Formats: sequence, structure tokens, C-alpha cells
Amino acid sequence: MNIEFGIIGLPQSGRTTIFNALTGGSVDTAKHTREGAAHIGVTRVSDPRLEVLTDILHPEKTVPVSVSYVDIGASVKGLAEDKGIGGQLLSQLSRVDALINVVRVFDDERIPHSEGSLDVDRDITTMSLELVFSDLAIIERRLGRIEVSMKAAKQAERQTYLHEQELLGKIKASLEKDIPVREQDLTPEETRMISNFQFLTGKPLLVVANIGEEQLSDVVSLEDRLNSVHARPQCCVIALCGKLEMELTQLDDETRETWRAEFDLTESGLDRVVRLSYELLGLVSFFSIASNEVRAWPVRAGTEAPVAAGKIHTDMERGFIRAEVISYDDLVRCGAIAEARRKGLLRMEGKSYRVQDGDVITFLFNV
Ligand SMILES: Nc1nc2c(ncn2[C@@H]2O[C@H](COP(=O)(O)OP(=O)(O)OP(=O)(O)O)[C@@H](O)[C@H]2O)c(=O)[nH]1
Ligand SMILES: [Mg+2]
Repeated sequence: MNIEFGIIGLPQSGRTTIFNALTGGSVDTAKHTREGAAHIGVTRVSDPRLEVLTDILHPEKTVPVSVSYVDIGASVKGLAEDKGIGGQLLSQLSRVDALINVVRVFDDERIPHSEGSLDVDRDITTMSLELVFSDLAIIERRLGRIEVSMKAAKQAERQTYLHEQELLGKIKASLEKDIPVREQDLTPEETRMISNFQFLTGKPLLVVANIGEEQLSDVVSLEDRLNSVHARPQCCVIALCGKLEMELTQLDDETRETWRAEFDLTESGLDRVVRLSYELLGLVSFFSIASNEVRAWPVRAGTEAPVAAGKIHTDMERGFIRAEVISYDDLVRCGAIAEARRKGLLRMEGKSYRVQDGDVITFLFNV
């Protein structure tokens, strides 16, 4: 499973800069990202536990979780009305697991602001509303089609349409009160029914407040203030300096650490973004050890063992027999699998086992 993020935001807010920072990319920010020419980059999620496991298990290969970022380019403003390129943009955005909204905080008079002035709160709200409008447009289109289809529908089909109409009507009413789908009280059945629509306000949203270098000393207070106003379930704000983070990725390790210390940056912006995204998506990592490979996998917290096995291979889900599990901490304490086995710390878990963060798992399956 690969996690994919869509980067959105107003023009010239620093989307490509943040994209470069996140992916170690070097896309030229002097050029505007054009509609239909999205940048796609993959980054490996650093997890210090993988290095420790590598030291213990000596695999031939170690594979971290990878995350893809898509710098959509064209502004999402007006997405709802736009039929042409909007269709393409929307389908690109529909696929992603979560959205990153870059808002401009940096002040630079040489770079005109698309809205005429700097106003972080306004820009965060504007983009949230754009997502609401886009979802409303999807619902309107679908309701229109249901109306037409109902005319020719048989009794049984009519019931299905009526049911969908009612659900979409309910979601629409909440969206009109600016309540994003992710905050709406939907039953698991309703959530399943609407999953195909891929509503944008149903996706976790990470707002990245893109500050300038000279604003670094205010980063904590800014982030706190913005979160107190805009943080909601599955939505939070992180403030970072995209330009500095981008420049840091271009340095060698040693120089980068010196610079980090200089700017008093303890955790890299990239690591924080990944960590927060993991939290927003409710993800944890487990580690598979098989075929001389240690590999980290992202799953939703509480995922049942066969489903987790299915992330590795569908055969492993279908033919799941059991999972041999040890927690990362126990394995580290024992220093070797054989020792853990001797101490009885290697557990046999069945189909109903729910995977925990840091589980080191070998799946037994039969096809
Ligand atoms: N001074 C300053 N400039 C920045 C900062 N972050 C980005 N910029 C500049 O702002 C301009 C726009 O940045 P991009 O990353 O290209 O922003 P974008 O949203 O991708 O812009 P478009 O694709 O052109 O709409 C570039 O000239 C960047 O160098 C910052 O923190 N400080
Ligand atoms: Mg750009």
C-alpha cells in the first residue's frame, strides 16, 4: 500500500517548494506549475526502528514505507464550476488518501499574493470552502442523474435510488452548513455507500502554513493560534518554512545537521508532515520479516491480521492461517528472534488479531 497526498493551495503559496522539500525534488519554482502538468514524487518514510531491526535481523534488503506526493499545479479555486480541466484535476484529487493545503504566510513583496493581501485565516477558509463547493457540485450532478434514472426505474431500483437520494440530501444539507463529510455523523453503511464519490471534504486535511525564514521564531505560537481556530477532527495545521526545508534537503547530511542546529529545528519538516499525516489517517506501521527482507507497512490502527497480510499480497489474505507476532520492543530487548522464541515472546495470533504499531510479523498462509 502506497499512501498518496495531493498538494493543493492558492497560486504562489509555495506548493512546489513544499513538494520539493517533501520529496527531495528540484522542480524549478520560478516556473508556474501548469494545469494538467502535475509533479509526482515519492519519498521514503524514515523510521529509526527499521535501522534497529536491520541490525538485529541482518536482512539483504530493508524497505521503508513510501509516500507519494502530487503537486496538482492548477489552483483548486473554482474546481466546482470548472468542467474541463476541473474534471481532470478532480479525478487526480479523488484518488489521493489525504490533502495538503499550502497557505502562504511568508511575506515577500516581489511575489504578488493571488488574493491581493496576506491573510492566512482567510486563505485556509477559502480553500476549505472550495472543497465543500466541489463536493456539493458532485452531489448536485448525481442527484440530477438519479432524478432522470428514476423515471424509467422498476420498483426495486426505485427503492435503491430513493435511499441514495435521501443520503445525498442529508450530506448536502450538512455541507451547506460548512460541515465537511469527514465530520458528518455517518453510519459505516452510509460511509460505504458514498465511498465511490471520493468526496474531497471526506479526506483528512493537513494545512501547511508556509512561513518565511524570518518568521521561524514565531513558529510555535503561530501554529498554536492557527490550530486553535482551524483544527478539527482529521484536520490540523503545521507551520514550516518550505524554502528552508527545500534548501536543507539539497545539502549533504553533515551540513544539514549543522544548519538544523543553527535554526533550532529538532525534527525535519518532512518528518513532521509524515508523522502528522500518519496521525490524521489513523495509520500505524507493522514490519514484515520474510525472504531476507525487513519491510515497513502502513495500516489503519486496529486492522485485523488477515487484512494486514493482504497489504503484502492478496494470496496471504485469502490463504491466511496465522500470524507469528512479536512487538518491536520485545524483539529489541531479546536481541534475536531465537532468543525471543526461547522466552516465549513470539505469539501465534489468529484471524481476529488486531495489528498494533511496531508489530514484527511473519504471516503463515496457504494457497
Ligand atoms: N521569500 C520567500 N519566498 C518563498 C518562500 N516559499 C516560497 N517562496 C517563493 O514563492 C514563489 C512561489 O513558490 P512556489 O513553490 O513555486 O509556489 P506554487 O504555489 O507552486 O506557485 P505556482 O505553481 O507558480 O502557482 C517562488 O518564487 C518561491 O521561491 C518563503 O518561505 N520565503
Ligand atoms: Mg507550483
